[in-house]
Amino acid sequence: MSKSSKSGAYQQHHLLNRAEEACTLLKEHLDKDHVVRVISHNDSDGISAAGVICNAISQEGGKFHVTMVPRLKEEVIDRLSREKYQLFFFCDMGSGFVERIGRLKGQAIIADHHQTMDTTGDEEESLVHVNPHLFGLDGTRDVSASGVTYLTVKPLEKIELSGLALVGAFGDMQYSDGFKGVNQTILTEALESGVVEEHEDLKLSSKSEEPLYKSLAYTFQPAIPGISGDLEGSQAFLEKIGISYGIKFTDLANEEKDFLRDHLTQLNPHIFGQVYSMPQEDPSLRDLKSYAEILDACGKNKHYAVGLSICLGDRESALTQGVEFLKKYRESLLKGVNWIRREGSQEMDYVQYLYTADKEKKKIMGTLASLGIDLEILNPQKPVITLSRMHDQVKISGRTTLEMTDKGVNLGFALEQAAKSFNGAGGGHTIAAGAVVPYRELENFKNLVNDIVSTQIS
Ligand SMILES: [Mn+2]
Repeated sequence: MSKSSKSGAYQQHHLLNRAEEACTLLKEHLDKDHVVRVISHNDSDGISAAGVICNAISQEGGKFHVTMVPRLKEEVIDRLSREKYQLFFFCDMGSGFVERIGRLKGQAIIADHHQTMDTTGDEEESLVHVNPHLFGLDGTRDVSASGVTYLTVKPLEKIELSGLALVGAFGDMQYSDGFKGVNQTILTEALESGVVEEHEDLKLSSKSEEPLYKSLAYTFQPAIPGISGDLEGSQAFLEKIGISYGIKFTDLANEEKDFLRDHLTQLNPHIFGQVYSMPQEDPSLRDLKSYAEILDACGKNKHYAVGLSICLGDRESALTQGVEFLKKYRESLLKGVNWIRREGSQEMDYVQYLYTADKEKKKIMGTLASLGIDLEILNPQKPVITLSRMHDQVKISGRTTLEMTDKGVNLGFALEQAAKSFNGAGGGHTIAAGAVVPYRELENFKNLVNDIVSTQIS
């Protein structure tokens, strides 16, 4: 079968075989009552992945000890190398450290989906490495860490965890007008078993919890120009089309829902489409994308344990806290969007800058750059570069559009080159990138990025 076979069925088969090997190893340790040492990433996908493996372990009567980290650094592995666990389980990370992980005191399973050059460990006995890239599959779009982790427990018949496996895919933004590859395979099974349902609907946030005008203003993905992040704009829109803004979306009559849909799709056609839900779930987690947003908010507030508790079934205090974190996060996005609308950006000929030293804003600058473009507040023809001052350094995020990358813009390259010229470091993708430079070089850096982008376009 060719590598280009549309569904990648052949490659998926190999990935599944590897995941089964991981499952066999997991089962051996569970049978011996070993506590499984789980290390996962602290974002939405990482928390979902930890949720998948920890649920599976406890359903099998086993025990686990979890730590969530922002990045797998040398220090983290140094710390783990002193631990005497018999089995380490890495989620959403580890593929870049196969050799080091292979030297830990216990055996190890790596369930990652990040690109890796490292194919060692395939033949090592102490370790099973599960990663779609090892089999020619795309880990950026086709499967998340929660999906890969789900594959490693699938032989234990854990179909009820298939919903959580897709939550991580939403968290890593792998959904756009549908799922592909392994995600699609998992979705098909989830739908067949009834764990997940799909229907066409408006993709609004907090549909059943907030009054309609808030629900609309809190919808950032897809972004609705003039409405997302703008409570007054949202109210004015609803008044204009004659729908009462204080009512919840779920309480609207069907004709009103249709009417609202007709008007919203004129502003952004992507606002209507397939939505996926777990019918058995609590209303605030029922929609897979909302579930991912709550976990993301837990991660951003550094309360990973709250996120994991939600995944493990706490529908009382953990869920209440998670919903509260999401509210806080949305409030700060709302403030940030208003700030861009009020202040605008500092425009140069080819790029534009947003600068802040504010503690709250610094956490969301990358997201604000994207929203500024999506909401048509900022000029989409100029990449948005955010500058967040951290003591004597500046943290930089750049965002642009597909239209601009088609014209030649490569932000990863531009930020890397410019940062290197001033004793900083940077890199990333063509459409989104980051860097750090010394504060005293900021003006020089800004000019150089502008110059580099100008040569990229011409
Ligand atoms: Mn991930």
